[in-house]
Amino acid sequence: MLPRVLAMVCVLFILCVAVKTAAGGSYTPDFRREGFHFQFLLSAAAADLDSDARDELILAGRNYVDREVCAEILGWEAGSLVLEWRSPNLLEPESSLLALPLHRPDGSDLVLLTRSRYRIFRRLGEGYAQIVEGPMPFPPEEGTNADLDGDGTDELILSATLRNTKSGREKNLRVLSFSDGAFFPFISSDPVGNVRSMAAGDLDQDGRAEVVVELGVATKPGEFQIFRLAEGSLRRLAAQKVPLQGAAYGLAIGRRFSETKTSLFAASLAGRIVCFSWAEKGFVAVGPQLSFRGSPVSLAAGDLDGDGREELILVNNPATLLIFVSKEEISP
Ligand SMILES: [Ca+2]
Ligand SMILES: [Ca+2]
Ligand SMILES: [Ca+2]
Repeated sequence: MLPRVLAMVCVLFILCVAVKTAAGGSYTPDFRREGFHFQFLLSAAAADLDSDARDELILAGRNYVDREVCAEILGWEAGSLVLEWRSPNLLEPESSLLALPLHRPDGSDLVLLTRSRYRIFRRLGEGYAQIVEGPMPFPPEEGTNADLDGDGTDELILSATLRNTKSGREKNLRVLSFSDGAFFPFISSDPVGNVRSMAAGDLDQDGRAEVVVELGVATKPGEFQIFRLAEGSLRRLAAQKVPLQGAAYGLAIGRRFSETKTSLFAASLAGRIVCFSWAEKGFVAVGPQLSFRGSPVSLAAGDLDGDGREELILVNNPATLLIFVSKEEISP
């Protein structure tokens, strides 16, 4: 009899721990939307472009019917996404489009990169206006933005293909710096491999951002590599196997719940989003995993409703958007 009672006590204890872990803060998919202007969503990003203390959602996508490639800015209003602005059609031959925020000391702009041109748009009055345009020094592939040198203005961190290999593309990282109203090439890394996604943010809270890339062959599980600007070059700090099944096509650096420190979020082909905390020995998975149906294209973190907690925004192939809302109560 005693062993049975002990077993029941054990089961109850495990159940209590499981419930407590789940209640201790998890993201659950709270919002799902299809039916965009685009038949294929290329990327999602979030930034406060109009300085109202709420991040706007920035989507880039393709509309095959109207032969368009453009970006949209959407705001979160009363539980749904409202279109605030759509960019001009930026379709080019072999077209792609990167839509990234550019944070400056006095606000944030939107940067749109095609293979051949960069354009910066700024919130002016009720809309957004192009304030700068120039030639791209190379056709960019993956991209992200962050302040690598701690001067208050973001750099753009982009990947570009050096050569095609049997196992994929050999790419490197190239940093564009914004100064005197134009982007100029700042530094380039050594070849890193087949970059599939990247994110940047200040993981160690020293005021300068780190860059995380996910590298891999085909759709197989990949590797994280972490870079930092040091002595005029992008220095690789660490490399580790990603403990996820399938490629992690979506990476984002953001805040869990109302924490001030930042974490890495990775969305993998296995339909999982995992949060990683940055420690001396590398990334350590923390908290419960989130599951979703679909294949990820892009992941972003941002506070769309202005409550101080960041939501996770996942784009799934071809054009589905999922938003996960942080449920943990803000401690007083
Ligand atoms: Ca805003
Ligand atoms: Ca900077
Ligand atoms: Ca929020």
